[in-house]
Amino acid sequence: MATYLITGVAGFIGSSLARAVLAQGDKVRGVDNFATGRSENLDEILERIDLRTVDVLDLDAIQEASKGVDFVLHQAAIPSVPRSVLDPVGSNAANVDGTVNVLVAARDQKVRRVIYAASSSAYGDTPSLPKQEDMFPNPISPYAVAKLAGEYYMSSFYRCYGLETVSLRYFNIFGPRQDPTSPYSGVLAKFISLMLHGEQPTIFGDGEQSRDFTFVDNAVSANLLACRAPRDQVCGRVFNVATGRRASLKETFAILKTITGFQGEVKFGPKRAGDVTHSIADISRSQSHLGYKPLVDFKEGLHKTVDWYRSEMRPVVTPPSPVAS
Ligand code: UD2
Repeated sequence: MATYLITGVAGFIGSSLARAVLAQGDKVRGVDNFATGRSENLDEILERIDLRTVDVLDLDAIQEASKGVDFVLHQAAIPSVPRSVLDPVGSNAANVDGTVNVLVAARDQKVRRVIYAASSSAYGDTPSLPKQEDMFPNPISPYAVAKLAGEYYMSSFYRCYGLETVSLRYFNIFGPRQDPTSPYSGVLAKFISLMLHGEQPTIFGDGEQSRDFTFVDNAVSANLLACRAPRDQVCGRVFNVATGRRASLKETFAILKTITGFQGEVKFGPKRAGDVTHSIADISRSQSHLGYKPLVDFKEGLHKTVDWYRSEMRPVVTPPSPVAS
């Protein structure tokens, strides 16, 4: 039985990873500072995991949490491009300093392998599509720079200390439990939640921008594969985690109208600073080296996600107590 340390375990990706690790019969230790993570995301598995309220910026606590750990799945981060544009110092601290701390602790505690949640934002507005790992990175926002710096730290720890590391460039991961309530929430969580409540969403820009939206189960499977893939094929390297298809925001809104039954129209607002225009991955390296394949496509993922948000909205109805006759 292996022990997995999941940083950011109370986030929607971290909590999905925790469920998958438990399901394969392994042990989960999780850390979260609960800045954006929510303990409700762990509700029914809380008893089965070793959960610690720890910030990745606290090196001593991360050292302690890394003791006896086989694999680290490093998800803790402050996401969001616009948030980093407003607060580059905070983005850098959590995403870069936090990652260095996780790596130092993993090195010192002799962890077998560290898997890192890197970001497709590292590519920026590359002129050619799809985006391949060998392309020269061109990060636009502070968030993208910080996530890319994390990748470089990952490969440097492999090269300098022999710590096994794998970076997974996530392409717009979405799914159940993604928080829709923050102004920095991912677009699908926001749109689905608004549309289910009959409220009008806003597209920033002309809506022609496109994303390789990737259902969370695909990211979970990539992490588990990355832990076991042969060292010489994956360590110190970067892999796209995506579906290899894309949809524009206008197309996405139209699909969501059908799934949610929303009757209204979308509003348009100004394009966001730091926004990438088009994003679609080449997943051939992940397929050949990790054995990755997308398990759930975009539309199926949207259906599953909408179903989940719907089930969260439904009030709990207590059955009436039987009337004595
Ligand atoms: C970036 C990364 C993604 C992940 C994420 C973490 C890219 C291509 N992707 O996602 O992999 O690391 O950061 O935060 O860099 N939008 C609207 N209306 C809204 C909200 C968003 O139109 O209410 C637009 C937004 O301007 C963008 C698209 O929707 O064009 C996606 O935005 P997002 O915040 O969901 O994710 P994105 O692409 O910045």
